[in-house]
Amino acid sequence: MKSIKFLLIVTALLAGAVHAQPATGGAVTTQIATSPSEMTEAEVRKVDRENQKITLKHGAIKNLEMPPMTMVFRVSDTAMLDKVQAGDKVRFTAAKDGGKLTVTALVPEK
Ligand SMILES: [Cu+2]
Repeated sequence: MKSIKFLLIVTALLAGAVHAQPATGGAVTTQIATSPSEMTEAEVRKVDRENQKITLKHGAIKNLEMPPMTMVFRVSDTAMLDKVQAGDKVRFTAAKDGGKLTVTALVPEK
């Protein structure tokens, strides 16, 4: 089941649907899943740089089969947190990384 979804992501990647965001550090590989159609809308509730965490009031997350809720995520790259603050509307992707829910891409809504 998960592998099929991964295959879809890879297919989207091969189709050129991925935003090539020049990012610092190791964020490049984790942003492979950043197909716009897979992104989830959310509102930032809290930014916790010290602990590399963000609280999001998010819509349904398809790839995690998660209903809308407010919850805390890890972020794969602390630099993501520099772009947002509490109250901001964002779109994001998340994945389970070592059992922890981790934001792999975060885009502020303009
Ligand atoms: Cu959730």
